[in-house]
Amino acid sequence: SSAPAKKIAVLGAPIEIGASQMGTLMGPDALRTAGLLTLLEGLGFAVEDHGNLSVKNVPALEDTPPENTKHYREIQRWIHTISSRAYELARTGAIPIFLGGDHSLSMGSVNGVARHCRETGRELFVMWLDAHADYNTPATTITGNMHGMSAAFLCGEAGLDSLLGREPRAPIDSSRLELFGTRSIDKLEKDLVKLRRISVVDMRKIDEFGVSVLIRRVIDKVKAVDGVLHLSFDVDFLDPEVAPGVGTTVPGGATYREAHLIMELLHDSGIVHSLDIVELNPFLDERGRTARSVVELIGSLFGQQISDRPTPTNAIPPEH
Ligand code: EXY
Ligand code: MN
Ligand code: MN
Ligand code: MN
Repeated sequence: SSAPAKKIAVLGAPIEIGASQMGTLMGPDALRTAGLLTLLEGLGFAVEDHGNLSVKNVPALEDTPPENTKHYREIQRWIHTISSRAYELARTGAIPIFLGGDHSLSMGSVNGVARHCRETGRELFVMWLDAHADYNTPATTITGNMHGMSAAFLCGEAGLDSLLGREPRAPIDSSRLELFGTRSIDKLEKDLVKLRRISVVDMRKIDEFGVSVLIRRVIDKVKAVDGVLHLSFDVDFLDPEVAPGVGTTVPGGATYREAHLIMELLHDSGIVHSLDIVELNPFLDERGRTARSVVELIGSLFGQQISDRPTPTNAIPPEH
């Protein structure tokens, strides 16, 4: 008999008000339409789809919203709800995959996963695959968009202290955050990233050294302390030529193969225990091609081999 199938728990978080461009609320369903669940089942996982969260019936909290935080009230309802669901899912032993939704959702997903890691005593690292650092606070932001503040919040930066309501906060040490693929940081945001000595692998470093060397450094760092990695994958990490279906495109992003190689190396490492897929905006996509590319990348993260890609003419069509 074979070992029981490893479990994956999929949860949609259709949140869009953390961004300025509407449409990411369609992300979870676009990823399902692009075949995410059948792909993961085909790779041998037991996949449970927990559907899409809604905060329609979640009451608002009573604190005073901080300045420069657009839609704070509603995002607060999302974040504490997502965090408590993430904590529960991580506790089941499944690999949770959070489908966004804009990147503010990670304030909840990573906090929930971090709560679980705190209990198991395993050190949590967070890899932020993103064109942006998302390291603004209410004091540094120039847009007030809360998807630009998620990494800072997770590292315990001040300014959003009541965002989680009564949900326990489990900050990660800034030495455990790995920014990867960066090419757009605001000025004050950059000062803060430098002050905290956060590891930044920007696109220039990727061009110069290649993703393989740079990703291995992250993997070695995590393995050295028997830690686990949460991968927060912002679709704008990819070059806009590869992934046009996102509201915050920045030229000079990762190529198709660079992105797949990252996923393949992470798969082989076995350190990824949870995942966010954020910022996919199906309203801006071209006939679903960004959604399909992202699903392919998730496939590589869960064991799909590049050499197993079909060539259409290899298959004899079934007789009718
Ligand atoms: N740094 C800008 C801001 O704070 O508004 C842009 C942030 C974009 C955030 C996204 C999706 O990664
Ligand atoms: Mn982001
Ligand atoms: Mn981004
Ligand atoms: Mn390049």
